[in-house]
Amino acid sequence: MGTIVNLDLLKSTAAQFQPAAGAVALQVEPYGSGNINDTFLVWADAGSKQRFILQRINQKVFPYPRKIMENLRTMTEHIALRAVVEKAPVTVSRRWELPAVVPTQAGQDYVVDANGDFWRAITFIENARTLPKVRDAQHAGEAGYALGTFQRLISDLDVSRLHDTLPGFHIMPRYLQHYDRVLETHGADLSVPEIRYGVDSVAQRRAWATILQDESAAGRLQERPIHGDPKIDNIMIDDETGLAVSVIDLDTVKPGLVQYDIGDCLRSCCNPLGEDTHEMDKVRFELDLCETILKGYLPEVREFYSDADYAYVYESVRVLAFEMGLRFFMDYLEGDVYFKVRYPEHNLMRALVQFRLMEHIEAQELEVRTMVQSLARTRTGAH
Ligand code: GN1
Ligand code: MG
Repeated sequence: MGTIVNLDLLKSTAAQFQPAAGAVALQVEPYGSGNINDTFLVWADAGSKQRFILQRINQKVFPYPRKIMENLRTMTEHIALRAVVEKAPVTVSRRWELPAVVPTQAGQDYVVDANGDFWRAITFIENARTLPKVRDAQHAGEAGYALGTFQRLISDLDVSRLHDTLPGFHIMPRYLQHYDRVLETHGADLSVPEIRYGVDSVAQRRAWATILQDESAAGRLQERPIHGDPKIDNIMIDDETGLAVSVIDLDTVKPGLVQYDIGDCLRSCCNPLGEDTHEMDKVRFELDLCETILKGYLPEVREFYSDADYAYVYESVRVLAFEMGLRFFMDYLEGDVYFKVRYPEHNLMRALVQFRLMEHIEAQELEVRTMVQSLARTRTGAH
């Protein structure tokens, strides 16, 4: 995935989103650590404090960037309306700010440059930051709260009003079909122990791994608006209070199963070593963090969670660790066509981390199920 950007083009693109007409002397610098899009922080005018985020959408991954912008608008309006109807802020006594569209001076939500690249700008959330790994229990609890709050705020948005910005995203049967094609085309060198481990990990679980789609097709799980990518680095934490203020990276807000969200949040936030560790043998799924996250998350979602939603929390986290392992692994085999990599074996290493994590999740199945059952009971007051 190319990150090469012509600096003049970058500045002239950024200038089109300038909030103040005639402002010049922009400062633009790369920002964040996303695996797909290219992200920049733009100072709206040299010396001024006004800043915004500028992003070039990777159109190899996101084929319909206009739909992303329409979803963002739909979602922002829905949440704003909710606050008006309820005559109250959307969160109780705490700061909460979601990124919003910054239009161009011409009133457009995006710019397509001379190369056909798609650019959009969104607001920068001040005095807050994201972290690539879970820092402590408070951080984990805040990630759970933030995801639950976000899901709650969009839970009553009619799901048919959201476009599918990324067809096939989280859909295991599609990933497995793709994996089979990649194996056929590129092969896999089974004499390399890491590759053999990857191939075996997939082979042992592929029949089971479509469970969320199977349950959805059978009508036991329902499509709703979801975030799609609530990993730890997409949760923004207030610099002073340590409380979550936002969930960012809203490109995958679309119809889906809430299971993808809670599964992704747990597989990301309960892994203290993070996605990029080389200490394979130390990769762990921390039950204490899992409990803290669920205690932050479940109270927020109780109004719309069904019994089946509670029942599938364990499968969700196991599936999402498997899904991410599979996606990193097949991208490695295919030659790194999807995720940005910083070194040749990067996707292989990422895959192994997820497969190890998955094994540790599997080893703690009973504990996770018991934990969810007990937290779900607390909700209804039953004993
Ligand atoms: C990608 O680009 P980024 O870092 O927000 C990916 C997610 C993965 C994540 C793993 C659209 O997200 O599904 O969980 O990498 N996003 C897409 O770090 O594929
Ligand atoms: Mg993302």
